[in-house]
Amino acid sequence: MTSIATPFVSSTNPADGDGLSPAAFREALLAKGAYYHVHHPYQIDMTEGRATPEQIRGWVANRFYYQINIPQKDAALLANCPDAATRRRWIQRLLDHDGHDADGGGIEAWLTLGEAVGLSRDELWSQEHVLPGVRFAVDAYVNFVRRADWREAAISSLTELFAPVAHQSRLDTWPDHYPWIDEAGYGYFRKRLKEARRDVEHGLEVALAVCTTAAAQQRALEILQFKLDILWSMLDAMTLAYQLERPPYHTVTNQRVFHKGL
Ligand code: AHQ
Repeated sequence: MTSIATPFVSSTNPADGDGLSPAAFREALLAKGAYYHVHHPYQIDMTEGRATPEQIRGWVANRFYYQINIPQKDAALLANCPDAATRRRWIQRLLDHDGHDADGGGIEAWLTLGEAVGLSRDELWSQEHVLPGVRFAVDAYVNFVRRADWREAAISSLTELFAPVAHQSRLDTWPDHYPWIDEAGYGYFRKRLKEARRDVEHGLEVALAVCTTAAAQQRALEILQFKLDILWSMLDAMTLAYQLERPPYHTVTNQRVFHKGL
């Protein structure tokens, strides 16, 4: 069995030297929070009440594509992970989204959010609102996890270190700003507050155990920045389409042009 203590970046370069202490490396990971998408103008507009119903619906419909890909991303990590104890813990993420026993799951909760903002379940599943930039960013995440060492894939989920703040900010601000949204839609954000905190504990354990050299720690920070870029660029695509009114092919047609994925 591969031990997670084996650094995925073995360095024989003397210039590498020892890495940061676990506490200092943890701080370095947390410092990446400065680039989290809560700081994106689209996200700020939503929490400060400036989003139109169409911009909220656009966000919900595009984030649905991210949500339905998370279980497949986690299944890809499981497929690459030889360690049964890790798999037993990690599989909970997949169940949290797909549902199990009495828990309808995160995808079901997101469909409820869709209905709460005026999007039907069929409309979300149709992917007719999914913007090319969102699709490419999400697919880049899933494809990275499919081909990466499972420990690097685990590190890429650590953007969730910063997610509870995002979920709480929506719960704190949307009800007052958007009274037209049915409160039943907020169940997803509440659900993730607890689940995200549990998930990042495991992700951090992996990162701190495996990244013991300067090279491995630098690689981990690069991976985290890659995932931060994914989240940021999703909102960039939504900005173009729903704030700047430049949806895909807008100079060619006023119809929505989309495909359902290959
Ligand atoms: O709802 C989110 C979620 O289930 C996940 C899984 C996790 C991962 O494995 O990469 N990341 C993630 C995120 C969720 N919500 C996003 C948000 O802002 O609502 C944040 C996102 C993340 O921080 O990566």
